[in-house]
Amino acid sequence: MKGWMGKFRALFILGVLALVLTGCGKENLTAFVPKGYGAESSMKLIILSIVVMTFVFLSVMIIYTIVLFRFREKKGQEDYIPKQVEGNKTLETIWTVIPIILVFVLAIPTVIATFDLADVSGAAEEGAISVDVTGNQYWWHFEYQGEEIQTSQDMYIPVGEKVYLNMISSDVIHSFWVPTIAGKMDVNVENTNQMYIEAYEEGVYWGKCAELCGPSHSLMDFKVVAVSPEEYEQWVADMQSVDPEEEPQDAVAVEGKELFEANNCMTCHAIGSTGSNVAPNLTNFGNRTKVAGFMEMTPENLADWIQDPEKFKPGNNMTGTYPDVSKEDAEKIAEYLMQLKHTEITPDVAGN
Ligand code: HEC
Ligand SMILES: [Cu+2]
Repeated sequence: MKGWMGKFRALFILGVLALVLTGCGKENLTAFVPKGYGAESSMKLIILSIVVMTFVFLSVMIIYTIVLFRFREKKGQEDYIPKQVEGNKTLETIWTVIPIILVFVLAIPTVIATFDLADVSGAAEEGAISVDVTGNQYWWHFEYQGEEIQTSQDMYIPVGEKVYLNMISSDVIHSFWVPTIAGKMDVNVENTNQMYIEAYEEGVYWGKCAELCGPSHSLMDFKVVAVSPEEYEQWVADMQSVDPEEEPQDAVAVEGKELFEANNCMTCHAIGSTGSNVAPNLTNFGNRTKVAGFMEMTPENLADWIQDPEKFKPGNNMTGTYPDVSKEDAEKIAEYLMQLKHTEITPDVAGN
């Protein structure tokens, strides 16, 4: 009796926990409130599967309950062997055909959706937006084909339009996942995978690496910033007119720029097209929503990151690769980097 109670209690606690934890989802990081084509398509399949499974579960439970009561031992019952039904063609047919139908009900829409989501033929159409996406330990890089725009961490897209992604990895397998607007796809080293994303509503959608790729895998966050088509045009124009040589406005930032150059940050990072691509492109760093993809964008966080990235993202490729930067210098560099803003199109990050 006690054992049963114990089991029941564990189940109860798990049930409550499951209910409570489902409330922890973020609106912009959930597949259950789809705001894009791929996510909506997946959600329809999720609902279909749940309906089919609930039907199976209820059918079994109802038959089980009926059998339980109907075939209980009756008073004075002597014959315990029920009527034998082996070889009953009607029964055999029913329990073979119904599951086959259910499998088809699940399979046909799934296969149709899979092919639909894999159809990237629209990328060849005129005016289609194609972005080359590179997954790196532990950050994402985006290059807009034909636009000469490079960004890292935040990808801007216009709402209501399919954006085609050509995805590759520079090191190990990652997986590109923006649950609220799209399905997920692995990012491999040796071949380019293609998919498209489309957001229905403006917003900042959270992206996650969904393939264990190293100690900071869970911090490999990125954002998809969906703006109106007009704002997107403006963003493209703003990004294309960036003058990387432009001197910062105030004296601290000017000093920061000099320190940025003196500390060889550019052996890995690029501003505009000057520098290297083995680290996030910092051209529009001041427009980013986060530092290193996941930390709140504040001058303090940024200076801390510059001094000791290892503390925040263990195993990242910036750690230990440049001379010690003093707190004071880091703050000046931070000032400079935060001023690298080239567009007014900044997402409203409240609540994100
Ligand atoms: C050996 C290459 C290397 C050098 C040198 C280097 N970094 Fe980095 N940096 C990286 C890598 C790699 C990342 C991405 C880390 C991650 O998120 O996993 C990064 C991330 C950053 C970020 C966050 C970028 C973003 O998009 O949020 C900032 C800011 C930054 N570095 C500043 C600096 C500064 C300032 C210096 C010079 C003092 C510097 N880095 C030197 C490799 C380097
Ligand atoms: Cu990853």
